[in-house]
Amino acid sequence: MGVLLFLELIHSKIDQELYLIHETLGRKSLNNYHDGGEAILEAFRNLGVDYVISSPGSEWPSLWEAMARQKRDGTAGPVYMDCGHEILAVTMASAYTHITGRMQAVILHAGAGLMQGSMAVSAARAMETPMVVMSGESLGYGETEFEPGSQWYRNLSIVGGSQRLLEPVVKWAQQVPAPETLYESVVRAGELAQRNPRGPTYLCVSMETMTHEWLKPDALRKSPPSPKFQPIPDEIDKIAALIAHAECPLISVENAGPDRGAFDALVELAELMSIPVVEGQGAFFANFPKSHDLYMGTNINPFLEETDLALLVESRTPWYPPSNTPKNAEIVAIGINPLKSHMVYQVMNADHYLEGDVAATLRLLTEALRRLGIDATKMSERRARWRAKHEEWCEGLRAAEDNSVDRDVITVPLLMKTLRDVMPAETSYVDETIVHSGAIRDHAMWDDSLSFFRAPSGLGQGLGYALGVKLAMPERNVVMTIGDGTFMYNPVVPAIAFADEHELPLLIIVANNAKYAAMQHTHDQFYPAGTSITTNDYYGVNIKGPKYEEAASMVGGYGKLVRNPADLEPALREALRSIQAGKTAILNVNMPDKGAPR
Ligand SMILES: Cc1ncc(C[n+]2csc(CCOP(=O)(O)OP(=O)(O)O)c2C)c(N)n1
Ligand SMILES: [Mg+2]
Repeated sequence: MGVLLFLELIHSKIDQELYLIHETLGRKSLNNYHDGGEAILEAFRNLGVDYVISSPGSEWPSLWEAMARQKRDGTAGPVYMDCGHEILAVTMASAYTHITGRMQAVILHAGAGLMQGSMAVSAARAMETPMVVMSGESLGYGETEFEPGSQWYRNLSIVGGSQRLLEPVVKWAQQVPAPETLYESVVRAGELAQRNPRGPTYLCVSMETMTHEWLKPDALRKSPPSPKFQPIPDEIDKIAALIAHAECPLISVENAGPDRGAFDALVELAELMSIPVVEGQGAFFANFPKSHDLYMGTNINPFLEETDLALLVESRTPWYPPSNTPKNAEIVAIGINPLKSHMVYQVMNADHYLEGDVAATLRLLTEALRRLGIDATKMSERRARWRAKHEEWCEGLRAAEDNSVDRDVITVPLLMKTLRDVMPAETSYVDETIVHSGAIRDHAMWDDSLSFFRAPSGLGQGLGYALGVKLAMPERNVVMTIGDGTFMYNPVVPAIAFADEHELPLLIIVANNAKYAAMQHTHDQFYPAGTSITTNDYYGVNIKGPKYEEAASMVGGYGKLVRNPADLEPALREALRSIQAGKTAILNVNMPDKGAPR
């Protein structure tokens, strides 16, 4: 007994000594002793990340510790934000990056978070958005000294590793095997994401690695910005000569915005050579000022026959069907990465490629054309012709808007005209409607590159994307137009809760036609004399729908059902007051008009 007591005392003494030694070591190297969470945060800092946007999971305490230390010590570094849905986290990061040009970090939970966020990650890839996405895993499942929590054993393992889940939708997916390689792996994932073709990269890190000691090297470099590149002078001169000699050049642009440099450079080139500009029907961004007399709308078909030179500027899908190419034209694809490896099929039929930074390439072309000399008379005649065509296009829109005023239903032209009357000029629109989308794109007026956004398919990304736009430009009003069906596909509650918590109010307009009209349209197109159309018995079409507007009351915002055209303007004014007071507003607008799907 006495011996046991003695041994216990000795053990306790040793424990105390060890504790003291550890403490001393800890104190001695306080600036140098951290774990993997610090390595990840330090990598984010050195990558210039502004926001770590999280849909949290139990693998992240080491990063949270590092965030708490960052705050306690007043260290400069990214702001951390939680949100309640992976799609929100990814789309917010995506929108923020499109506007600021700066890559962000998204941290998700294990395999479940990846699966939930993967639609938005895939869209980020389609939009060529650099982004670092991370999630965690357990290696020991409770069999080692490290206790991850039994949920990792029961529910959270992914056979073959979590990276398998995202591999098809990211440009690079990897597991980080060791604490020693963690920091550089995160930096590398960030640098890879920003290289051409830009896109999301993914890292899976075990909690064992994240909680393991990480010795911060004394000097860590800041990651340099991804270099820009541009075509060589010979290539520029060749294309400039083609433009100079073309009788009927045409520009088709899809995604030059929201980069202001590219937007302005495109205007300059188009003006110099009086080239009409057609925007792609699936453009993600605003690419050209719509009041400009060279803006021709989104229908390229009337131009295909006559054009002898088509300049495709960041244009992925300039015509449809894909082989409906201009038959008498030379085709030049201009862009940072014109051939999209994430697309299964893409017919550019390009005779020439000018690959590199769009703004730089367009400016080089403009300079080369100036050197070649401009035939001012020819250019002003050409401009006059296109001005008349632009006026025709404007007239069509005006007529639709004028007609909309006397109708007893709310249509897109009325909605967009009223929005224009009510909203301040500095307003950005994010669209996630379906059958109304073509008309919304036509009637939304913009003259700057930050006015219009539309993420690619799948439904459910609009609210997150709109929050990201607001996060990047809090001074702007952000209006989200969204279908009734699509509203239900969005993580509405976490989105408006996030908007409220972070004072990023949105003005949400639900274009309510009480159906998935796109489905009906397709059904009718396939079976124009079918049983559904003749008996009015549709499947996959009708939506009863809740009182969408009442969701605003969850955060004390303004919500209103708008049935009649006369009520639209007052409701919009009230909604504007609501967002100006920091509160999200939702208008549930009856729009039975089927619209014209594109
Ligand atoms: C995640 C996801 N699920 C399903 C679809 C298929 N889909 C495309 S349009 C649409 C209907 C959307 O309804 P709504 O927003 O009311 O627009 P409307 O068709 O009435 O214009 C659906 C279900 C999709 N694009 N994405
Ligand atoms: Mg609908």
